[in-house]
Formats: sequence, C-alpha cells, structure tokens
Amino acid sequence: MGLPERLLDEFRVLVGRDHVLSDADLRARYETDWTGRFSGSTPAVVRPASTEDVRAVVELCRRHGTALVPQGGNTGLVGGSVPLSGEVVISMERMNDITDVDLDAGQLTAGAGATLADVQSVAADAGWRYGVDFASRDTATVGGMVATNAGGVRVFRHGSTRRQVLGVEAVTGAGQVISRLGGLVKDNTGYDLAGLLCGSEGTLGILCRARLALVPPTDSSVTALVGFDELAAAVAATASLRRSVPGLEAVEMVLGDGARMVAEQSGVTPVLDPVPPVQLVIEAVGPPDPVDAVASALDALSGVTQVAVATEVGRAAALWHVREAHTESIARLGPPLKYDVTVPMGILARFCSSIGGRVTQVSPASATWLFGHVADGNIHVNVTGHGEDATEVSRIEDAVLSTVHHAGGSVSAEHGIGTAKPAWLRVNRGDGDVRTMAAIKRALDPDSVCNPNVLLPGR
Ligand code: 2HG
Ligand code: ZN
Repeated sequence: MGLPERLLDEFRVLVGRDHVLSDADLRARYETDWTGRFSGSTPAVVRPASTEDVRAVVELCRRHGTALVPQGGNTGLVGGSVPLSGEVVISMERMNDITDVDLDAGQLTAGAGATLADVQSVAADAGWRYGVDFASRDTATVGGMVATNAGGVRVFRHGSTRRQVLGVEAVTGAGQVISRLGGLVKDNTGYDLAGLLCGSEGTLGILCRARLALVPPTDSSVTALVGFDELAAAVAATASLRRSVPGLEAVEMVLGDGARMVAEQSGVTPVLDPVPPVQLVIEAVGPPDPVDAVASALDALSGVTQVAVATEVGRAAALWHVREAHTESIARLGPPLKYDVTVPMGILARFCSSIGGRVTQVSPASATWLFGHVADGNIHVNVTGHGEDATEVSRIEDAVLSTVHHAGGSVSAEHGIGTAKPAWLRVNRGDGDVRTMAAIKRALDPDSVCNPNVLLPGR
C-alpha cells in the first residue's frame, strides 16, 4: 500500500508532524467502521486544522493522484468513510469549532468536526434548538451529517440536514474553495452549492464548515410509549397523531421481537410489559404545553393496548430507551446487514409484516429487525445471524431492496449509498439521474480525489 515517504513529508509540512498518523496503532480506529462490517487500511490519516489546510491537502492529492476518504465521527453505516481501497483518510476532528452564534437570526457556524451533541448544546445555550436529532449524537459530526444529509427522529417536523444548512465552506475536488457562511435565508444567486453538497457523501469535495439554522426552543414536552397489537393500527395512529397534535416532534416505531432483544442485550426491563407486538414512541413539545393535546389524541386512537407517559426528562429517556438502544443492541449480535429504506405509507404495514419472511426464504438462519421513523415511512431493516458468503448476502439484499424498489420506495432513506449500495443507485434512480450525477462529479472532482469508491465508483 504505502505512500512515497516524500508525500508523507509534504503532508507533515502542511498540517504538522503530529497530525499525520502513519503508525498502525494510531491509524487503526480510522480504518474500521463502528459496526465492524467495513474495514480497510490507510497509509496515513491527515488531520487538517483549517480550510486552507484542507485546500492544500486536496491540491497535493490531486498532484500525486492520491485518493482521499473524508471522515468525521465514523458513525456512518454504509462504508462511506473508511479507507476500503487504501485511500488516505482526511479526518476533520480538529475542525470542531462552533462560532458566530447569532441570537437574533437563530443560526450558528459549526466546523465539520463538531459533534451533533455540541451543536445541540451551543444552540440550547443560545436560547435556540437544533432541529436534527438521532441516537449517535455524541459522536456523529457536522461534516458527516451534511455529507449524508442526515435525518433522524425529527425529519417530518424540521426536515433533514439539508433543510438546516444555510451555507457551507468546502473545498471541491478541483481545489476550489466554496465559502458562503453569511446565513442569508433568502439567496437566489445561482446554483445551490450547499444543497448540492448535502447528501454528496464526500464525493464532490471536503466540507469544512456549515452555517446552520436553529429552530425555536421548547418549554414543555411529553413522551408517550404506546402499544398496539397490529401494525396497521400503529401506522393509522401515526397519521392521526400528525393531524391532531400541533407540537408533534417524533413518532418512532419498534416491534415486539426488537423490544425483547433490546431488553436482553441491554439488561433494561421493558417499560411496556408484557411487550406489545408494536410500539410507538411519541414526543410532542410546547409551547403550548402539549399534554392535553397528546392525551386527547391518544384517547381517539383505535387499537391501543398499553400506554406509558412521561413529562420529566429522566422518565422520558426511559421511554425512549427501547427505540434508541436498537442499533447498539443489534450490533452486539454481530455485524448486521443494514438496509435503510423508505416505502410509501400505504404499504408500510404490509412491508413490515412480510419482509422478514422474504429474508428467511433466502437466509433461513437469519433474524430481521425492523424499527424506525414511521412518520416518514423510513424503516431500518437490520439482518443478523445470516451466513457471510457473498451469494447469501446478495440474496438478502435483493430480497429487501428489490421489494422496496418495486414498491416505489427508496433504497437509502438517510444513510446514503456509500460503498455498500452503488449497484442499487442505478436501479433505484435510473440511468438519466446517475449520468447527471456522474457529470457533476466529473465537474467538481475531475481527478477523482474525493471518495472515489463511494456512490459513483469508477466515474
Ligand atoms: C437510527 O435511526 C439510525 O437509529 C440507525 O438511523 C439505524 O442502525 C440502524 O439501522
Ligand atoms: Zn434512522
């Protein structure tokens, strides 16, 4: 693999000797994703401290024909931020400042290496709130969130990351610095480059900073865990809650076998016991205080078998546990296969009740776990206990993703395409879309320096 010593020296001159990690021990944590499924090796991890450092690193890589993989918190789930083909890792962890907090506009500027939790906490200190939230908040970083257009549990209310991003500073693969961090809410001066970089998975350039819009703070909140016997009743309840609870912020779904697995793996007793076949975790916020609206909305639902309600933070976290602990609990069963799909709402219940059976037809020993953002139609299909041979894995993938595609769904709702699913991009998006994406890639990254093996490999 190795890089010429001369190139390593040039990196050292650019970012400082301590920030070019070439020892195996130091590189290791950047080489494998946290699920353990995607693992590669890198000749060096380069850790820039500024946009100018990033520009210089990109230029150097262009000159030497060296590919870069950008990495933040390494919480991605589709192998998009680990060096699977010997790329140099450009780690954004040092660029973690949060600056220019504007109390009047409700905006801040976050470095690519700032964590979601840091953004949330600075926003709260400023009397505002960040509209995106998900379980890996302590590790996931702004660069990765923009690169994957990260979603999470509040998308139906506040939109995904793209909706929060008012501008970016980034270095394209062609070495151009794009910088528009003024936070103008209305700005129709040409192409929306920030919007283009959202969801580009590091293939067009390296994100350095983002100007983020904040949402109003809350003064009250209520969380409910609601049990159902039937999936269809839970899906119908989701629609009904969206219509009737103005402050609704989250409606998440877990199933009975997943809830039991979480209890077993985490050692935490289920809140709803006996565990119902389907549970919704609901959160609504005020002002105005949402308690009465949620209580009367719950009363009006059909098919509810159990309810637990919390208005106090600690108890609310206990209600969320069954949902939030899914990813980590599944990981304890061994590296899972992950499919992150959206299906049209009209077939969501049918999809959830049939997809496990389709998977076991092609992989009899496997278990399928379903959970996710029911209000968006976004279900996380995780498979464990499957055989690892390539034919079985591809049959499982086919069983899940072709069902989704034929149902008019998306093969990647929020995690991206990464190195895991490029073959499905053409199937799901069609030739015209993929050729247009490839043309954009060639224009912004003509030497294929930025994540060349992700999303559009070989373009
Ligand atoms: C979530 O919603 C994340 O918790 C992770 O998107 C989903 O582990 C997964 O498959
Ligand atoms: Zn999710």
